[in-house]
Amino acid sequence: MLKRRTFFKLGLVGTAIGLTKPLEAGELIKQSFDSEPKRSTPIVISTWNHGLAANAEAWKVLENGGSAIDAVEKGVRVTEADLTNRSVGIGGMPDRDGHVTLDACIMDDKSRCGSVAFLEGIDHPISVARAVMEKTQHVMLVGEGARQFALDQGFQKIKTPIPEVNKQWKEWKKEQKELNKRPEINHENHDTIGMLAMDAHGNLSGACTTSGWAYKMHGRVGDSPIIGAGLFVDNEIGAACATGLGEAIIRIAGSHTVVELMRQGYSPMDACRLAVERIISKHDDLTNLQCCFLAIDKNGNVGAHSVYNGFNYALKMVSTEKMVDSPFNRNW
Ligand code: SD4
Repeated sequence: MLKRRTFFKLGLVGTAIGLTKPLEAGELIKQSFDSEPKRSTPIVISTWNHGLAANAEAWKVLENGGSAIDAVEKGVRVTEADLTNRSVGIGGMPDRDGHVTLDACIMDDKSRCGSVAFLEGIDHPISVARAVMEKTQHVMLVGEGARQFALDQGFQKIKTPIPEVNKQWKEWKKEQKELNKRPEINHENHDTIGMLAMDAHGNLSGACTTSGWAYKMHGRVGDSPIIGAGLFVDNEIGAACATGLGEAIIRIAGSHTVVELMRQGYSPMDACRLAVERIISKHDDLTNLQCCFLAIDKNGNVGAHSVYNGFNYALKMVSTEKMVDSPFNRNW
């Protein structure tokens, strides 16, 4: 059912274009978006505190008139290269068997997309994902196939886990054994970077990259490399990305859901909130179930929402560079 606000908006559009007979709702919604002026001021947003440095790099592309797809790739590469970051790229935490397996995806304004998952020992998974998008007929490559493709494309090998992380993993393993515990996923390390950008032409793109949950089962893949779950871009409507418990985000096709809610007329913030509420409604037990969405619409409005407090995102525009706390449903 159309919301009151949408009717109002549609009414204005109808008047502006001098309609003599009512159009179908779908037609009107499309016209209402088509009639919006294209934003010409670039903007970039990304998840968590590491988003500030990533945004700064993306901004160099955007302020020089570069494309949103170049901006998001360059931006998240900063986080992937950060040796102190324990949940993205080279410094990421391993799975329970000691393997750092990386997931990433990228999507542009033409709905082209590329993804890699369960990729081990290769630098910059986001760029491998872009190469999948641009140089293959496929969308997603995983595991050894993704690794072989990356090597064929000239990507660098990396040795993971890095020594500090390896030490941490060994201690964790010993502790699990001593306590005779089943390995548990560590919910404290969850700082995937998802980035969304709009360039000076009003085009949108997004990128998402992670080492996933620390101490996950070997072979586990989360939402971050899955188009529609960890990231989704529709240049006519907006873009969204996710961070948090990938399994819950996949269950509702989270980022796609947020974009579709924006298509129905919801603001980015309301769309993120409704997606979070959908996740909440599908789980009896919300213990440790943090999920967060970040979104931008075609006019450059941004919004976010998370299940629990604590999620924040970095925002960069011409005159603004700051962290923003996300609204949330529950306190920890
Ligand atoms: C995953 N969504 O692998 C990722 C982890 C994450 O913030 O985003 N943590 O499930």
